[in-house]
Amino acid sequence: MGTSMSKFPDNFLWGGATAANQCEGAWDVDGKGISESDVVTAGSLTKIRETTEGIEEGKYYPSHDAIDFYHHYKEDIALFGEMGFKAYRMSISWTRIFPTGEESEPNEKGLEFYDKVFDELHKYGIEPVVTISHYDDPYELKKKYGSWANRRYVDCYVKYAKAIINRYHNKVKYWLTFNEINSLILYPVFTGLPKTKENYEGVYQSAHHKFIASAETVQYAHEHYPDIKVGMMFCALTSYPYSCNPKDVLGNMQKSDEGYFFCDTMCRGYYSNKAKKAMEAMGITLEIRDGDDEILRNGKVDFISFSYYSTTAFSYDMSDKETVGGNFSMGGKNPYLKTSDWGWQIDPIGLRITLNELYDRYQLPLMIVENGLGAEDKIEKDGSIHDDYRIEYLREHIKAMKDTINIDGVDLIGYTSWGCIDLISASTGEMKKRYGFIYVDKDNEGNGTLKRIKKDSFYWYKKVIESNGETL
Ligand code: BGP
Repeated sequence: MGTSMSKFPDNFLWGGATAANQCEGAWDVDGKGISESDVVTAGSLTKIRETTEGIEEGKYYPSHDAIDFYHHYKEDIALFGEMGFKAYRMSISWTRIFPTGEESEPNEKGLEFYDKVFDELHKYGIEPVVTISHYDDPYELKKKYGSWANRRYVDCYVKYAKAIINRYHNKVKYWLTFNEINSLILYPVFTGLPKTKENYEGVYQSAHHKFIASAETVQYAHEHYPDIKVGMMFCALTSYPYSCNPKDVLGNMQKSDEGYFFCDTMCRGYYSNKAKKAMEAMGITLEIRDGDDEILRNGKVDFISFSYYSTTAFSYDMSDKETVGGNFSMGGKNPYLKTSDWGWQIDPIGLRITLNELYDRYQLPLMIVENGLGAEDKIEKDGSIHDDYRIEYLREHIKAMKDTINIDGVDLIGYTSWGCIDLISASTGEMKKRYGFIYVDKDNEGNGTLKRIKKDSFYWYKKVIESNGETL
């Protein structure tokens, strides 16, 4: 419970979040191997990003240079420090450490880079929150083994996770095993693919392997470094029944269960009856090895972290309903909500609902590790950037968090807003879809000076942190 009616906990982890493939650049520097994200071209809201076979001459791959955090980390972290960040969520690029995923020894140059980043963060009293895999698995593994449905991935991941935990256990206390682990299932669910073995077998087998990889990592960390906390990371796609028609309510519950399947397994350490029945109905028999059940039981996560951007509504009959998307979700448009320029519905109360649902289900500490507004920014003649729309979005979500802590008693331990510095958009590959408090001078085609400029939201967020959420 919060200590007083209007306060965030004293040690609340205020900060921002990024991912290696969207900000680091330096894609082939110091021995780094090719990541899956390095073969994805730029797109837009109307043009889907293309995934190529290897790197093709003449194509533009935004991850290759991104905002060059690799060479600007000191300057960027100094700005995070100036805002007063208590935490910085970032990811380690797997292919900096194991370029193809299959080496037996880690790449020292890659390890050194993150040592420098963590040291710099600690200089400003910023706690790193590290995602082990954030959409950039080694491309070589994909070429050779296809997907996580192949068990080989588990061994490679666990070797990598152990290497970085061994190296950084003194510098990193909070670890997240996979970014948005439920993204695995979102494509078939939201494109409405029939529930057949053919469509879902690979998804469930991959999920099983990721659960095992995560649980082995948790167990290893707990056994060797008791101070470390390992969390899961989940893409919260809260959805409301479109109406009070029981068919909408039941259908919406079933849709939500697809996502909760991941939390259920990782927080409870076993498959729910519901999940087993769903697989059985499709005729899916998972390849489960002897000992896997025990690994799951012994590798339950310590906390839940999640991304939250928007909500949708579900109707059993969508034929006459307008639909909207947003961060993997697809569903009915909610007439009570506004949408962002990229069509994502804005719903601060939905954040409170989501936090309550998660806390009631699992009774574990929660951390919001992504939230924010992707919007185009304009630089004024005097160099200032008035992003009041972003401030408004964040303010309303922070107010909802405050109510969740103080009125509902939810154990929320941190908030790292997404893209605290402008970076490459994951869904579209654009630069102009900006989330940051810090502007980066770069355009969709890769041109720009990379100069960093503070937006109005920079000064606003600094005050929010300084006042521990009192000055909004
Ligand atoms: C999440 C990803 C992030 C991030 C965010 C915003 O799905 O974990 O990597 O990019 O969404 O999405 P976008 O960049 O598409 O606006």
